Amino acid sequence: MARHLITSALPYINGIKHLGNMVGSMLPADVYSRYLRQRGHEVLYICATDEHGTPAELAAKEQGIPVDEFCAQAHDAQKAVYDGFNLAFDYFGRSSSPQNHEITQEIARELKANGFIEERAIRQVYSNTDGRFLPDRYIIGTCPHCGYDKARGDQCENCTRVLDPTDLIDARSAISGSSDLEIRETKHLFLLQSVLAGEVEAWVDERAENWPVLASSIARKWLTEGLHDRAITRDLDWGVPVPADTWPDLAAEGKVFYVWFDAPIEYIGATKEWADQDPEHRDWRSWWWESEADVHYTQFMGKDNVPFHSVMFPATLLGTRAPWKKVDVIKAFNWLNYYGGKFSTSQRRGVFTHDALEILPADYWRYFMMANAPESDDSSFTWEHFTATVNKDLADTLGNFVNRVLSFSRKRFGDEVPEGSEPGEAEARLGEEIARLLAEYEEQMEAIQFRKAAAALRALWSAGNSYLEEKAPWLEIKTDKEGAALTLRTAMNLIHLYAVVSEPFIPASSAAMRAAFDLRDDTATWVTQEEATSLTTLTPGTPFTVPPVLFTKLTDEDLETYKERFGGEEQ
Ligand code: B3M
Ligand code: ZN
Repeated sequence: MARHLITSALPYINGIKHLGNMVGSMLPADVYSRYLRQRGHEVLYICATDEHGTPAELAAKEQGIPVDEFCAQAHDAQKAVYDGFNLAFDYFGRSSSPQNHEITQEIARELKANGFIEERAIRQVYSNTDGRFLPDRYIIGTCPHCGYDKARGDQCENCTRVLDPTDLIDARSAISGSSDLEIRETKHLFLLQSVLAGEVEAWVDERAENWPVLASSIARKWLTEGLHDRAITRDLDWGVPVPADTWPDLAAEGKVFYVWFDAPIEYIGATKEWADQDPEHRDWRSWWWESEADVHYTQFMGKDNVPFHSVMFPATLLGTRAPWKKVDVIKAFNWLNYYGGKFSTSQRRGVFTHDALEILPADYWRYFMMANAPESDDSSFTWEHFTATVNKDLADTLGNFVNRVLSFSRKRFGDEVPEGSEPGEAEARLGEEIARLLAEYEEQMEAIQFRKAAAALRALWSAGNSYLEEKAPWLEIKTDKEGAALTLRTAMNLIHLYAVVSEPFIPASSAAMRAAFDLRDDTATWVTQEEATSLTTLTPGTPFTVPPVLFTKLTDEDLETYKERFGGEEQ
């Protein structure tokens, strides 16, 4: 028994996410959390929407509603989709919460007290018409490289060149369109990462040894390039305000913290939101205070988020000199592509999470994505691969096994698990194979290797099929009724085992399998090696029902419909 803190990268508030986003953050964190809970650990899985920053302000503007209203609506819309995917967060918070404001300010004050935050004057674009400083991406103009006339001050969307606002020709404000701009001097807070660099490096050296290689290599590369001081404030209305007691001038100018400063702090903030909601929840600091409890902390994220989590957030926490819990393992993911090209939110290319749920139940997606998780490399989504996987692994190997065994047994022996003869040599062989595969599955789950874990799970399902083909109870029953009963009882024990061990990947289907034996509440009990070997947990006489078909096979027609709707050409 251990205490496991689990967080997944916070989905940005702006828009419903695509599958590529979910496969590298929330979904694997959910699978891992479910597994650990089943193994009897105490788990706290925390996530939230990341709500501050320019894109939220711009999206609200586009919809013509206040930004807080926009975020509240968008949060609920995202939460509904994650519920649909059966993501069992312990809490799904909001980075705009009062709790996050409070903790972000507390951490900033501590950093200042320890000499790691400094005020510096910088030169920035000011719009006289709008009466405010403009963040780089609020300035638009003509790209000096390609002539695109709506290039943003940080980057040209057309030629992807990184820009400085002063590079733009005919620069104007994205808010008002006014070109009455000037350069003014203004003060911002800087986090002195250069001073913390040595400490961060030592911390990474000690900790990253245990990280899967993708995360540790990115962290090391980032450190080699050197840690520079970073501006951690912005001129925006929407964000965590710079606290007036500590920086009165900046607060008076309405500066807020940069979104990447407060977003990771929301892991802590959301834990406090969770605790504040329910007096039963133990003191939230026991999850976050290194001195108080032995917590093992795992973070899940796409590879682009690794620098912030492996270097910058640890630097922030180290600089407070308080015993904040820092991550033990970072599990990072490569990209899931769509027909070899990128999933893209702005170009609406690929499959979005709400559309996915509209066409098929969550388990189809959960299984496919995790079985093909972009762990060691980028992986690619195609409808051909998706439909083939669903048909073969889910419908044929698992679903068909469950239905065939239960319907046949009911037909011949009624609606209780039959007894039959004593287990023989075939059952002994099967038991050994199942126990071996279960151990392999557990080992891969502990190692957070989802593809390999899914392969072991698939092998467990296949072993049942091979056993059934070998024993062929539909023939056996003609000559040896007791033998056929034994075969079916053993197969039903496999179904029970599948119900338990498949739960992290396909929770709804697992619940349906459990319900067949009226065993709704035993997910917390994992299968022991002895049970896997003997396959006799379900005793003769246990009543059962035949569940509806677990997975519908997808037809060529379905495949064509999906390709038509979502587009499916190689790029
Ligand atoms: N919201 C991910 C993104 O939008 C970012 C993660 C924050 S984790 C603290 O790309
Ligand atoms: Zn350009």
